Amino acid sequence: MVDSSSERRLPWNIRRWVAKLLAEGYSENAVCRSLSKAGYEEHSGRSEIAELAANPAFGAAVDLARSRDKLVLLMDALAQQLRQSAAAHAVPVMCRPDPVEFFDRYYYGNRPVIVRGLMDEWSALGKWTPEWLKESFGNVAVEVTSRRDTDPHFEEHFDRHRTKMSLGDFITATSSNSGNDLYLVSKNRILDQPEFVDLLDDFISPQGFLRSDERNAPGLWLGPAGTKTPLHHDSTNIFFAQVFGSKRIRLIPPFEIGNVYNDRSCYSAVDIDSPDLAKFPRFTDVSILDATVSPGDFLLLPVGWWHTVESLSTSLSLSFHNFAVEGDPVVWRWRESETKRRSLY
Ligand SMILES: O=C(O)CCC(=O)C(=O)O
Repeated sequence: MVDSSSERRLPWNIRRWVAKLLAEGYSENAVCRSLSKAGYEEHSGRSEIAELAANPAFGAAVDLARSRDKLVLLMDALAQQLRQSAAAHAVPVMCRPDPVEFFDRYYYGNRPVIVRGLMDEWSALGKWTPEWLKESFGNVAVEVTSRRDTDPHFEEHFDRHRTKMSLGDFITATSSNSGNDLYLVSKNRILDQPEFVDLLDDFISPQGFLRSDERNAPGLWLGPAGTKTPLHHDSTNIFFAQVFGSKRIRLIPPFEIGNVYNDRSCYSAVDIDSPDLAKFPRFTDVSILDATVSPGDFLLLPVGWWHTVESLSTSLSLSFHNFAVEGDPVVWRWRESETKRRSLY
């Protein structure tokens, strides 16, 4: 026989939902109305709420929600302010800027910018075509990502999509098929392979922008038209160099974080190109800045900015992190704060 008091008790996930709504400031009546709509008895909701009110853990949750609210409202105010600006839709372009201006205005200002004229001495520009790579390194085995079309969360499931093939086979396959299924991405780390060491001589760190004393190989992205990196943020600043072909990059400021439905890790649940606004109404007014990068362009992807990248043609890009700043380039350690408990002692 089932105990009648446990029969009346709301399921655990619903109790958690009730606690969350109340901590977020919804009224007791509003919560009870939602419970009734979801098919639960009002008196079960009322007794759950009475129990919560006497629980010190719930009091702590209310305090935490209040301080989080203050941050969220600041983010919202900044988001609204940018929406009022003419700079809300486009990424500015600079030609051979003074590094001081680049850092002061954009890097430290946390604003994206396209910078031209920094690859003038790169032999990679013009030389690194898919045909040349195939001719020079066709027999070298590389890791790529494959079967991406079978998995909506292919980025998070990177390990499941790692595949070895020769660079020649990869280039043959991607020359005849456009789309997102097969893509050699930064995490495949091909420039760390000794076979590609000579490629490191085909580009140089632009003086004053990137550290030249380090030979940390940048990430390399090589794929056909139609590759799509979904909406995500990174935890560092990135200097993204377009070497071959072109890409469309759509950016959303970091202070829109409450409106992009960051449901997991660094990813958004929203398809930026065809957002389901009934499901994601807060996405309606977000500022989206559009940019197209072509060979010779660097794009500063500032830390925390949401972005999505689509190849408009066969494309090859490099991503650098080694900015020429005093001290270590900043890292947004959100992963650590998720997994590590801060010690009180
Ligand atoms: O080029 C791409 O497909 C993605 C680049 C990107 O999102 C990044 O470097 O963070």
